[in-house]
Amino acid sequence: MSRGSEFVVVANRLPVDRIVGEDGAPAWRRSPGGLVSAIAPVMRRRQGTWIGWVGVPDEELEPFEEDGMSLVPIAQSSEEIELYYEGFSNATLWPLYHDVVARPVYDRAMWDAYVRVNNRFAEAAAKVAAEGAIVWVQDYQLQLVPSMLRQLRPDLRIGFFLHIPFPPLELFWQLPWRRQILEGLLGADLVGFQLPGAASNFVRLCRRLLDARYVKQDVFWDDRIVRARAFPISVDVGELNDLVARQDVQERAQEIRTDLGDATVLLGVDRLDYTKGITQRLQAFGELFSDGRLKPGQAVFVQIATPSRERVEQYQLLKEEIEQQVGRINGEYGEIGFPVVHYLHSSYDRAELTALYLAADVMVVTPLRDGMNLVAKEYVACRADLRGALVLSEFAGAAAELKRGAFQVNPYDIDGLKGTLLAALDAEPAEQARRMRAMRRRVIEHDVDRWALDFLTELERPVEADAAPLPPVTALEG
Ligand code: GDG
Repeated sequence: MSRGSEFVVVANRLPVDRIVGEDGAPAWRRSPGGLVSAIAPVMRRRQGTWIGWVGVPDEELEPFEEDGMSLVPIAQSSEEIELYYEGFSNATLWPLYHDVVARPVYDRAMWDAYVRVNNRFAEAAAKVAAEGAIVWVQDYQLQLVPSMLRQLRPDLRIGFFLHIPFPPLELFWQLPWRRQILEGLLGADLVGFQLPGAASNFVRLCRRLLDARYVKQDVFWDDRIVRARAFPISVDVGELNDLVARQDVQERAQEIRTDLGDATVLLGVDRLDYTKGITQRLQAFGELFSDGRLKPGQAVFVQIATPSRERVEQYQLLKEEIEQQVGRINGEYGEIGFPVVHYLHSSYDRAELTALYLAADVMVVTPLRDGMNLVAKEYVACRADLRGALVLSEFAGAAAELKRGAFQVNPYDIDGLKGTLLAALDAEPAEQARRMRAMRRRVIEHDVDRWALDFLTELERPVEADAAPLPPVTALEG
């Protein structure tokens, strides 16, 4: 492919999954999820190109067109997947950026692979981008791409968005490659975060670690201004409205409720990940039975845990822990035909997830730390009936926007969590409606299209127009 795209997205994964078509031949299907549906229209309008890995090791594929998008596959060997993806991305950065809720692995071979693979993505982007094009790099797996790409193509306008939290200085300082990561990000013109606090963490680090000068959230670096800003991501409200309106989805929601008997339904939907606070919520729920505050048959917990990162050791341990915990709770409080926890370690399509959201009386979202948490917003977007209650961790990014309507909890406080679960279970319809209305207003006005538009508008804003002259160092002290 020659230099040609005006708009390039660089993400670890391509927005398509490989499937077996009806004729038995391999085919592609667009991946579900808000990011893809938010960016796909922009891609079509601007003849965009998406660069990413196909999800299968050792596949050398030529660029191809699918669903109106130009796709450029990046190959990764099995060893690179182990070291760059499962290793540095998910065993080092993921726990480090999530409050060190698991111990990060610091391994030089993993770091080397991270550099190598980031370079490959940067080179691919440099090759396909048109003169002066917009390049939008996504997430923690690719934090070195902005500076690598700028080296190759200084003409480009480069944006970066981090989907997960950005840690405070005290934690980031542990990282043996802290300087390289920070300099990698500073290759961008705009670095986007979920929350303003994360942008502040970043600016503070630039000052302390690199001695960079800054004014508010603009960092002066390499004769450029790098803007750090918050853009809270959201969900595809239009897609969810369509699903909710489907008769088969409504019927399925009814069927789920009937299958669960007369019990009040609590629901959790998460990737099986130690940041999501699944064991904490199950513990609180189980204790409500041992305390006698709930009786079997009165409430039931449906926990969907989508398989994730199954080759990383911490994830294998968590899976075993949850299986034992569910077994223990059901063994003690379940009755024949009535388990109190339905644990489903499996992945479902969007229609089934929507039916579950509609069937749930209480949605339980209790991460120990989460960049945003789209499940909380999806539940709100689906409840046009103004019924249901959301229990939401203070440590989810979404808490900032949904605090007026959610039942907020500190998931480390098991007694507090128990009390909040009961309060949510007991909420009267009028209170549910009042809370849901407040949350829906926010989610509907700030959906994922708005997120993408806000980011790209800021990225394309000519920065020289309002940039302050470079301040003297002394003016910035204190
Ligand atoms: C990262 C950040 C940030 C779940 N199970 C199934 C399924 N899902 C969908 C949900 C939701 C998405 O996956 C999960 O998004 P979350 O935001 O809850 O969490 P992460 O995967 O950790 O996402 C997070 C996000 O990036 C976006 O910036 O909010 O903080 O950690 O959409 O519905 N989808 C289908 N089947 C399932 O079984 N189809």
